[in-house]
Parts: sequence; C-alpha cells; structure tokens
Amino acid sequence: MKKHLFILSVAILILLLTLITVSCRKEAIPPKETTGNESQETEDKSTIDKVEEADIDKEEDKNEEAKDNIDKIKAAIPEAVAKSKIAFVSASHQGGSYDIYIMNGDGTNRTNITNTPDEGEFNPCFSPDGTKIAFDCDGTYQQIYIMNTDGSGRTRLTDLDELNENPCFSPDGTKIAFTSWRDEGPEVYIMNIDGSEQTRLTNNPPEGSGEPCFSPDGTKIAFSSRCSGNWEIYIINIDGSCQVNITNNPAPDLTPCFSPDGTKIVFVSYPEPVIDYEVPYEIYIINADGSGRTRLTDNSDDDMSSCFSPDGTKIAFVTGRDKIRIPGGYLSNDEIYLMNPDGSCQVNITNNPDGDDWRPCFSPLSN
Ligand SMILES: [Ca+2]
Ligand SMILES: [Ca+2]
Ligand SMILES: [Ca+2]
Ligand SMILES: [Ca+2]
Repeated sequence: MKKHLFILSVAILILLLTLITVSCRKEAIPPKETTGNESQETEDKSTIDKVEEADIDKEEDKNEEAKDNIDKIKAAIPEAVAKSKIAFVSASHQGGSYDIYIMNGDGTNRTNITNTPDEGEFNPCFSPDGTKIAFDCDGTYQQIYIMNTDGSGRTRLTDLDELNENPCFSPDGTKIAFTSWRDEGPEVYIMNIDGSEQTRLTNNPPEGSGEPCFSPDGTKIAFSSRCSGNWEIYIINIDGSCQVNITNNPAPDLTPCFSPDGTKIVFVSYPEPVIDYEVPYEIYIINADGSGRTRLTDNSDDDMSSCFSPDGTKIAFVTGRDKIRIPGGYLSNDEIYLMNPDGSCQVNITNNPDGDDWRPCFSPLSN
C-alpha cells in the first residue's frame, strides 16, 4: 500500500512538474514573429500612404499658397493698377528665347506677344498712348524695334554694326531715347519714332552713359554713367545742357526711372558701406534733386529693374528671392513684384517658377 502511495505521489509530482514546465515554456515563447515579406509589405503600404498623404498635403499647401497669394494680390493692388498693363520679358528654364509678354497689373492674362524662338527680345517700353512697344532684339548686334501691342507691325529702327538698346519713349510719343555703342563708349541718343534723326545727347567718354528715362514733362532725361569713376544717376536737359549727378554715392547707382509726377527717381544700388560688389542689389528711391536717398528692399537676393505704375501708387521690380532649391544649389527664378513707394506690401505678381521674368514696364494708360 505504501509502495502504491509512493508511486502515486511520484506520478502526481511528475505530472505537476510537466505542467509547470509547459506553462513556463509557453510564457517563454516570444510573440509570433511576422515573416520578412509581411513586414516589408506593411511598411511599403505605410510608406505609400505617407507619400500620398504628403503629396495631398503638398498639393493642398500649394493650392492654399496660390489662393493666399491671389488674396494678397487683390488686397494689395488698387483696381486702377490691377487693370493696367505691364510689358515684361520672360524666358523658360526649358530653353527657348526671350520673349516679350503683356499681363494685367495684377499678373492675370499673361500673353506672349513675340513668340520668336530664334530671337531674343528685351527691354520693352510702351508708347504714351499704350498702342506700341519699343524694344531691343539680338542678332549680330542688338538693335531697336517697334511693334504694336499685339506683336504685329514689327519694324526695325536702328541698323548699324554697333549695339543699340534700352529704348524709352518721350512723353509726347514723338521721340525715342536709347543707348548706342557707336562711339568710344555707350552714349544716350535720341531719334524720331521712325528711326530718323539719330542724335547723340550725352558725351561722357570713355566710360559713357546709358539706360535713359524721360522725365514726365519731357524736358529732362535721367541716365546712368560711370564718367566720375563710379556708376551714378545723372539728369540732363534734352538739349544736352546741365548734366547733374544726383546720387554721388560710392555704390553703383543704375537703371533710373522717374515717378509720374517727376519729383522722384527709383533706381538700383548697393547698401552702404560698399565693401565688395558681391552683395545683392536693392531698390532705392531718391528725390529728383538728389536728396532723401531711401532704401526700399532689404533681402539677400538681387532686386532690380524698378519702375512706377502710371498712378504712382506702386513700383514694379524684379527680384531673385524666389529661387528654387535643387540638389547642389539653386535654380534662378526671377519674379516681378509690386510694392508701395515706401517699400511696404511687396507681392509677387508673376508667380512663374518655370522661367525668369524681367524688365517690367507699365503702360502709361490705365485700361
Ligand atoms: Ca523670342
Ligand atoms: Ca554711385
Ligand atoms: Ca536685395
Ligand atoms: Ca519666374
């Protein structure tokens, strides 16, 4: 009997030990692992979901940004300016040539009016009645042309084996001032709008003069020259008398443009002190008598090519601030902006990341 009890106890003990071992082993088994493929598939799906979500987010951000920008433009631009016309130059990053475009003052209705893949058109300038555009176009040498605002009637006005560029209509529409390289250096010339009577206005050898802009009353021309050893803005009477340096600054002062009331000039310069010429260009404004030099832009990219709207409430200019980050650097993306004459309220009106947009010029008429 004792022997049976002993055997029974041993059996129970073995049974208990077996149960405890199985239980411990069960706890020790790690959670079931998924196969490599299953894990990858889950990860892939999650990545695709994330990318799709990011794409949707990006698209939504882009749409939001575009809508914000349209709202910003609407809020920033008075109706008279929004309805006016701006001629400008644009070139695609995909190649092709420079062409002249016209858009409304708020950036809408962008239209290519030259469409010449084999020639590059630059520096458009509206006639005072808004029906014609003078411009320069490359070839063996840059020459000056005139055309209707729909691109028809294209006529060449200069025909020399020297460069002629930067046309600017007189306010009465009878003359065009321009830069010509037919002398020792570039100088400002004036001609009739049919190209006749080409007459030299400035005489500043050897560095010369260029970038002419008529005063609104037609009695004066502002231009840039390095005749004093440094680029300055000068004003001269249209008979060639009384040349006055209005900038007198060690920085290069370039591309003058009068305000519609003739009291101010907007131009391009560098911030002081001028340590080197690697710092970015900024837009400045100055009284026509040379007083009150004021900086309007302040950022680490170039700001250039400024001009007033016909009602004087806005300044259009070109900026490089919207350059596009690409692997190893940046892709240039110059855009045309509008700002108030005190530098406030700067808005992008071209919003064209596919190419560079330059040289805005308002039609003198608000349509
Ligand atoms: Ca072209
Ligand atoms: Ca200067
Ligand atoms: Ca700048
Ligand atoms: Ca652009």
